[in-house]
Amino acid sequence: MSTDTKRPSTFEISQAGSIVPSRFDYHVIRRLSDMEGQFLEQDAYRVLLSAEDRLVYEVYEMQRPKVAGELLHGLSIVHPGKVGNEYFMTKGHYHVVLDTAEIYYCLQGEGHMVMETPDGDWEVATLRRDTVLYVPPRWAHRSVNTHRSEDLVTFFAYPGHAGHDYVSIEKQGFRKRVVEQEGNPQVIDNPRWLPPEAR
Ligand code: PAN
Ligand code: ZN
Repeated sequence: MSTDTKRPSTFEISQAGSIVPSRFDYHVIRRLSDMEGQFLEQDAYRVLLSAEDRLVYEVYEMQRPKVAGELLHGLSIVHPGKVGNEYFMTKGHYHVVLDTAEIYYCLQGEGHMVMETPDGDWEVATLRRDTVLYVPPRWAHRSVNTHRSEDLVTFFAYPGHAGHDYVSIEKQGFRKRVVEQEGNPQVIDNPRWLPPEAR
């Protein structure tokens, strides 16, 4: 049955066990092998990948026209895990249309949203169940799961015409990284990050 995108729509989010929406149009799966070059400790990445191509995160999204005025929305689920000391995370991106915001609502788990602007400003927000995070226009964003065993589950909504720019982040990562130190999450400087004028 195809969705009539001109009609209002609903879906339910079951909180029992692993969270899966009752209805979705797209299911994106990102495994370790899709994250080549994203983690700091490349040797640890290769060792982990050779053992098993683990699931890092998944996105369930509703189909909406990709135009201004629409809201693309769905669930993002980052699974627990680490590559060396660095927690599992999403690739992260800028919106192609920089002046588009996004809203996240954390349904389950614990984590951080690492954010930065093209001008070098940065911020890291803590996410836990019932946290609402507003990502303003111009801020790149990456979710990081800092929990030992639980999924980090967020609901998101962003403008239909926003688009995703992964390339700027892929080259050097974000200005900050989230790693485990003495059993706790720590935000550290990314040694691979270069200021805009040095790129
Ligand atoms: C989210 C993200 C989702 C997956 O829907 O797309 O969390 O992260 P990556 O897109 O960085 O792989 C969003 O921010 N959309 O704009
Ligand atoms: Zn986004």
